[in-house]
Amino acid sequence: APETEAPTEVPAATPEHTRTGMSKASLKQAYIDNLFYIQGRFREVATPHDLYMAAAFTVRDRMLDRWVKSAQVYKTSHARTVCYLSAEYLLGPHLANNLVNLGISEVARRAGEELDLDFEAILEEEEEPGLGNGGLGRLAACYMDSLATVQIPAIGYGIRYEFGIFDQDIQNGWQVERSDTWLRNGNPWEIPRPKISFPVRYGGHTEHSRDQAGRSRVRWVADMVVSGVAFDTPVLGYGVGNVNLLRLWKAEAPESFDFQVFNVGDYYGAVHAKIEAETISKVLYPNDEPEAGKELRLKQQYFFVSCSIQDMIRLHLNTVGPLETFHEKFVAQLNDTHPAIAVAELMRLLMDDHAMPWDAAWDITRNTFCYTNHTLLPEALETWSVALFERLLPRHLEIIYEINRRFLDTVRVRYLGDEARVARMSLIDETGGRRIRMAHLAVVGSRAVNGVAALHSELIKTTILKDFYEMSPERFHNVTNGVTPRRFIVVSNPRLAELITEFCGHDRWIRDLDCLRDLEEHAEDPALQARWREVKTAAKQDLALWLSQHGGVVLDPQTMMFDIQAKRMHEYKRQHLNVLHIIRVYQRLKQNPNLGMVPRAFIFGGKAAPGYYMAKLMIKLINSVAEVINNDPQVNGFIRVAFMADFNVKNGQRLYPAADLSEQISLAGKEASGTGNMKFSMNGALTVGTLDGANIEIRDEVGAENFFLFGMTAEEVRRKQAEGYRPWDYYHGDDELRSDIDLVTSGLFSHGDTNLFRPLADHLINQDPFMVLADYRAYLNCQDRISEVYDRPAEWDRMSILNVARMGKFSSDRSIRDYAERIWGIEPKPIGI
Ligand code: Z57
Repeated sequence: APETEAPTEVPAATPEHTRTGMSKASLKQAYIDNLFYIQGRFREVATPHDLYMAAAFTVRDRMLDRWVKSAQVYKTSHARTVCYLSAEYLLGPHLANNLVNLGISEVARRAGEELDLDFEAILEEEEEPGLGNGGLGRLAACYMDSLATVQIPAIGYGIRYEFGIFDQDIQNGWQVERSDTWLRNGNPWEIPRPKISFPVRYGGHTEHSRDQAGRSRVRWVADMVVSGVAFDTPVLGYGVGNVNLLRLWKAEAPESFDFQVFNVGDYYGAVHAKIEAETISKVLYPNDEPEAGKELRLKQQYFFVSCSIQDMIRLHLNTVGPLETFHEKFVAQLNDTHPAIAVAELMRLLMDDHAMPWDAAWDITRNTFCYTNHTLLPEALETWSVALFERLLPRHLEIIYEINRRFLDTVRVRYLGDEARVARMSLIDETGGRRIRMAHLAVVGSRAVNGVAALHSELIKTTILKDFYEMSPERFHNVTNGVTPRRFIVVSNPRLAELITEFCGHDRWIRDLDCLRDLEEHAEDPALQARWREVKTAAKQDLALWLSQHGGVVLDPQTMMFDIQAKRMHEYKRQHLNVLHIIRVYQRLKQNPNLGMVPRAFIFGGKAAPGYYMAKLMIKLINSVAEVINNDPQVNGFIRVAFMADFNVKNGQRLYPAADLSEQISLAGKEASGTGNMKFSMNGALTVGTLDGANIEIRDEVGAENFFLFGMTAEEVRRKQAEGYRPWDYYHGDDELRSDIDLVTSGLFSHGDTNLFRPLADHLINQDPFMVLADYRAYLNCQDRISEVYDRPAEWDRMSILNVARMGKFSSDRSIRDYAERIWGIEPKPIGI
């Protein structure tokens, strides 16, 4: 296996080697070499893409010797390793991030200048790998960055989707999806490993027998096999020699795929089977929260899990030896239930392929896995029909039944006669059609379970996993999410990074975000405040320019507060509450054109799942309100509305630095954590938010006086729901609310069509599952307070500085250290440069 080979000796000659040298001269030489020998171009005929590829290879070369060295140290020291199993990695562009982590951004920029290259244009050229939907996938990417930075040996396992999250266009105000062809021009960051490949089987039946020693053995005779091929991407830590491995699997027809064996004489059938195999890693399912429940999705999950577990077993046999110590070498973190089938797969491999008895196999399995839950929304909890499972994974169904039988026996012994509890805890939901509860499989098969923010981890214990918590409370943990300050400050907001560096020590804070505290004592210093404001205004100018060139909205960065909500479109996130506020301000301005208000730019970004009708209608509503407001000269000096199309990592990096106000307005108890909230706050935005997810902890850290809180608590929400919530009463009890909702259906925003937004308004008035109407008044009052404070710049700037100064906790480095110490029991394995 390549990652276990010795590093190639690099001759230490002068001038510096073109593949490793970090000086300006060697970077220039390397760039020209790569352009010539990899792209086959000279400067005069090179396309922008050639120029980008040459830069990418120049940077990649400089990561490779650290990578090989890391692999060697990890191997020879038998380092305990975490395997992060995730169906999604929302990586974002690599080039700028790798330059930062290598510590050569500046020298590379100067080298580029001397070669007369447009550095920014080269960065723009990169097609980002969007192999995830939203928070969950981006968290996996932040964790890969932090694992390397805090020097924990790690492998990220996932799927190399040929098409990632769709590109979003806005046409006539509606979302239109375009397929994401990110691999079209090649991917310089991945290294294919055709020899690291595993068979993955589906369907067929099982045969039970006994071996010579009388032990029962099972043979699974499948009727379909595909081959998973590894594609490796190096993940470099910041300022360290550690480079970890992101290994993504691509599905192919097996090489031995044999027309004779599978399809006698059936040429077209054979070609069809090949296409079928390759379909498995073709496309990412574009749903963020609710599960689609499609057969291909289950095939994808099992595909990458099976490849990954087989790979871990191979690595263990190659390095340590007997599988009895598998759980001492590896810990596997399940990123939500998407990889939960791993519990049954490891059992199957240990028992059926390696002849291990049940109890020994179960002991290893239980000590290998840990499970992170990311949602409380019942509709997002994954279940699979037993019938589908039986058809696709008959052996795994048997194993799950046996896990369940043994587990429920322990429940019965513990809670004599409580059959209702047994039914609730079963891995099989017997109400309606029989379904497998993946969260229960994940909990029963894991050593530790965690939520992603303090509130969320508490709510898990009293709601969806209550019975499991009561039975084994010691297995429940909290690890509050974090985000990487490398990408979300250093790469995306270089001006702010430079200013922070003056106060927090050169690069010290980038490794240890708690050092931002050094800003605190200067929060009231007018000199710092002035520079702080300059940095923010410059970022707003950048964004305003970009938006004017992409979509045509003109915003004034000097006078306007930039009020931004950027996240997946979902009713629980309540983008429509934000819209109701905009409509209220619009109506006020129309009634009183001389209203001396703080000008605001309301900016949105976010994709809707293609099948989520209400979310798509919210996008249409935002764009329709934007059209009216932006074209109304009576108000458009005071308010403007912009919808940034195609919110992804790259576009997010344009938004976070430019925000004055961050909208985190989900109904309390619905947003497990949120991570955008952290990215905004780290860039000096103040938050208007509910007591939900990590908002609570952000407020605790930055101080209640530096956070704009509104709305019901999760407990109040629960009580109101129990009493029977009647949105109708709010609609009729509040004239302004009624007039705002009525304006939505008046036809004003829909060229006279009074039906277009009717479903949205009716749903609010009659159901309102996320209690928009109940929080409306509190939200408006809070927004008025916000405008008042924004009018007092010294106060606002002070709050903004304190927000940044107190964000240390929300570095994903802290999250990863929490996992390493409290859950995984893994020590850093430092590798120097
Ligand atoms: C997803 O992005 C999240 C949860 C899910 O169950 C699925 Br499926 C996708 C998000 C949560 O909604 C966020 O609150 C959280 O911050 C993020 O996962 C990372 O934990």
